[in-house]
Amino acid sequence: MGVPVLLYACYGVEPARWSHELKRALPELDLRLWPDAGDLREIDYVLTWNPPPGFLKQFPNLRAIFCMGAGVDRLLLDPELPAHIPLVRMADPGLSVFMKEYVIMRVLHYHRDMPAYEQQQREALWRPLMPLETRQRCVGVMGVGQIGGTCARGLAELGFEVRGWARSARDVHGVSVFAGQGRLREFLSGVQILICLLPLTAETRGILNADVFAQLARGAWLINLARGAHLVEADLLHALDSGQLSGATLDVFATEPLPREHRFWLDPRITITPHASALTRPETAVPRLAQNIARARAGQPLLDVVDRGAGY
Ligand code: OXD
Repeated sequence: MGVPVLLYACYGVEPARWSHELKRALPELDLRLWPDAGDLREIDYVLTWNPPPGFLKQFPNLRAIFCMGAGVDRLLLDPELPAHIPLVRMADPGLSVFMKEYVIMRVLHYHRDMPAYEQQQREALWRPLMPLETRQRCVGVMGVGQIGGTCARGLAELGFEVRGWARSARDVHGVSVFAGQGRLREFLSGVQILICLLPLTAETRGILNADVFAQLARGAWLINLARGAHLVEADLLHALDSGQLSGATLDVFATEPLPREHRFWLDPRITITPHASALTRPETAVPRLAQNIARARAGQPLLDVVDRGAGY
């Protein structure tokens, strides 16, 4: 008999692509696509992105839950999430590559004065602006784990002055890392482009707020690619109106999809993408997933298991 795996709710990719890659890596899988799950008692593993609360408690013989994203905050909010089942975050190397591309694209956009050129174009104004050198630009990356660390290193390779902020001390090549709440102000002081790649936890919810914006260089830029709940939306609008911030790139929102009537859509200072800065691609994600399923079947400890206390 095959190994029953249930695929539920993919984001940004058709389930058929997951099943193609999974079957290629592990031909013995008995892959079921929700709602054609068959007998729920047979399911060993669920691979999912943000199922509704209570969904995962329906599988009495589950051996592991694999999240299709790197952030597991939504899953951890489920009060009925089975406590004894390992929850595994997505450690897809492709996610880091996509995120690094997106970060570099937006940082260079701000660094090379593109918002000013866009305004000049609207006014048919021909006026060259002398760029700063990258070493003259201070970029702060909140969250320098696997994904954030890759982004921070990529920026450092371009010559930016890069600071990282993390819960605990760590080495990231070319990056000055500030660890802990006690060093947040020092990290923020004078940052010109602030990027949020933090996991969403009780400590980081609402961290992108007026107090944090006030520490940045005047006219700084914000790039939030982590979770919408990191941002206090009213504080962002206030910081933009006061000139403390010049603009923001937002890929994530408190409510997704961003409601049509939300005022961010029409604000020229805000660039919006639909939670698409880094999507999990089955082609790059499946090798690690297949390795983990093989480990589980061999009774070996799983890789990338979430520390539920820490929240990531
Ligand atoms: C993730 C995401 O958690 O895409 O990976 O948000």
